[in-house]
Amino acid sequence: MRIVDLRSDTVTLPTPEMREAMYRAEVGDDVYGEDPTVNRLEELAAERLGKDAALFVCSGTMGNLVSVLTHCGRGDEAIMGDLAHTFLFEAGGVSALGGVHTRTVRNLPDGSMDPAEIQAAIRPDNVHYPRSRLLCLENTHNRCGGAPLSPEQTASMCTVARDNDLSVHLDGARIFNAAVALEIAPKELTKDVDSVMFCLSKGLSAPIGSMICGSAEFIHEARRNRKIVGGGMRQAGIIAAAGIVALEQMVDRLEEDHANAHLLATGLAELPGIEIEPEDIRTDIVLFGLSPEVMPADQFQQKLNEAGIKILAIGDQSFRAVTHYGIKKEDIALALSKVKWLLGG
Ligand code: TLP
Repeated sequence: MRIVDLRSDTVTLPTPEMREAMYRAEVGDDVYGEDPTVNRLEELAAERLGKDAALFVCSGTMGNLVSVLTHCGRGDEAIMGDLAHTFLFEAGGVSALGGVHTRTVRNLPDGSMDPAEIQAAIRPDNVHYPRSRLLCLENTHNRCGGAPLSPEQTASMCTVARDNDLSVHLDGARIFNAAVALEIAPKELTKDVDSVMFCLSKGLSAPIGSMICGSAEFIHEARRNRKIVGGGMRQAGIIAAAGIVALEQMVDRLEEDHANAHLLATGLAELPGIEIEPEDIRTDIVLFGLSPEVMPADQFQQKLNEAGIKILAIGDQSFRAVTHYGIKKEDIALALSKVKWLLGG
């Protein structure tokens, strides 16, 4: 049976070109700065994102953690969306390991936050309060259905931060999806932020790794914090080689994932009991709801899974399906036919 795995774009497998590049990678000890392949990947990432320098880390979670640790000291406050990945899904790392206090501002459905609400969340100087130090943004926004933030939305939130002496970190796990959807260069989306993390191991299909990009000084400090969390790697060129292929060969094809996501959304919208607005689907993430009278969420997920279609139940009667390199147009047709069958169509 053909398995169509739509749980996440993290399930992508390395391409043959990545395996070849990994096999041939020139390597050295990266903690001494002597791995030529890691150095090349870091230069390439910094250049693509329009920053001075970059740092290779094990995961998106580590990249966000190291970035927040670099911006904030113990007792400082980081402001982030109430649906931010950094807030919901990173095991509270910034507070567990960095003593950083988090404050949430409501995420709007388009993944942004109201600048006036950000302003209201920033603390005045008073001994009773933690110091507001950092604003964290997310582009594309995972829990807001892969919504891409435009340069204008980014700028309006960053202006509030700047005016109040806060730094800005961008969780850009899927920043290339945003850039492709908006048809602009990724550096247009990062020019107003101080640091950005992006993932090589999601839609770009590399097996492991994320990058932090920022000023040379920021990355120097981040390198120390990466060491603190045990993320200094040795002959990491083996995996960095796949990251270079990801950046050079896998960005433009994200368009195909977005088209497939749109196809899936359009097909789902025609089925009874499914709640979705296809025009809201702009990148690779498809969020949809199922009316409880039709079927309980856990049963829907389990039955689809048994039929070879894997999706994630993400809350009360809501689901997530993500398209990626391992999913072809035919897989979307197959997934839709199985959902239709399950709903009795
Ligand atoms: N997201 C994963 C899960 O953790 C939910 C997924 O399947 O989408 N920022 C954003 C916006 C993310 O979506 C993720 C991963 C991360 C950071 C963390 O990346 P990793 O998984 O590499 O630690």
